[in-house]
Amino acid sequence: MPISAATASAPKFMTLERHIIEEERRYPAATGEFTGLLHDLSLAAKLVWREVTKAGLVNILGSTYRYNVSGDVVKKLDEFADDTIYKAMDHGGHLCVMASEENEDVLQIPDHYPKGKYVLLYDPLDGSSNIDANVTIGSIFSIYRRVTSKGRGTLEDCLQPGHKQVTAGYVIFGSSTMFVYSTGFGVHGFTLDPTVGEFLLSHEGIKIPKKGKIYSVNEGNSHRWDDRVKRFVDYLKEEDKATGRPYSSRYIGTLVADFHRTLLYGGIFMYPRDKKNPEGKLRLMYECNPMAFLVEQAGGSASNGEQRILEIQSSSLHQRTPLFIGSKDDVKAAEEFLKGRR
Ligand code: FDP
Repeated sequence: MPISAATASAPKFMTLERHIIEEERRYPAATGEFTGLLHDLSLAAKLVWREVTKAGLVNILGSTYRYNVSGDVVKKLDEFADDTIYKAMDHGGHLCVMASEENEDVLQIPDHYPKGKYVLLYDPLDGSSNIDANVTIGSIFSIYRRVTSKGRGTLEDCLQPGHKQVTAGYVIFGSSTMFVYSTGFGVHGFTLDPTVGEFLLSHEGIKIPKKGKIYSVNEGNSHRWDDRVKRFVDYLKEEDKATGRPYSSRYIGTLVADFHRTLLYGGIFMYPRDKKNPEGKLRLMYECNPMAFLVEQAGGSASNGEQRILEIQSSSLHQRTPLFIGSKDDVKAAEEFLKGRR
């Protein structure tokens, strides 16, 4: 039967699964292991999504009154997400080791499962202080190739500089749920269609504007900032039509959400060091590195104020760093202020 003109011109649905397979075709020597790994990750994302959307309905909300290694209060949903991601990823044979925000040490693959050539670092539920208020939260992931040769993965496999990432991404649980990722060939966003349970390509080849109009920072901390940071934020608030100032302010307090808006609209998100957090607050390995990889893939930049985030050599799993991330021109201006050149 001939295809009608209307059918021929109908939009093509690209599921995340199909996109992952097509991405792998870029590597002629690919074994399919990477496809399997991302497939497991998308399943983990759906399992976490299912629980996040039920959060107000079941008795899963609320703190367990324990603290995680970074000192934040651990919520029950954080634990659920942590366990779910670990269990979705531990038996596929793709990973040799994992590390998560919720655990002090690396997470080993159980002895009875095969070990693979990849390493996964993740923040299972970012923005946990926003959970009880039904504000956007997310999960962040970062994938490396192992550097040890075989057997169990080690800390050395995890502590690689961000430019060695082979994939990074996040899942954002907002007014809709999205899976945003990059394998080093641009940044692509998929929106979950809950009626079919599939992530569908909705944002292909995301590009961040070269310069934005929004700054995002917790200004409640400004009394603890260095003068250079204060001067940069004051500069953004000054009126000057020629340079598009003043900027607007937006701050959600969930890195995934503030980053996602910055990626789409442009501007700058910052979490500078301050007197209380001399190394900054955000974690390099599973918060800043994956976002830095994505922003660079989208044409933006990420810096700690002095250095490109992706070039920082980490010395510990839960290392913190100051973060200035977003549109290229805005991050460049931040660096100039921080280096005392303006
Ligand atoms: P949270 O503590 O709620 O988990 O690193 C975690 C994080 O949120 C980021 O998602 C967020 O950008 C930042 O901390 C918010 O910190 P402040 O509450 O200090 O602004």
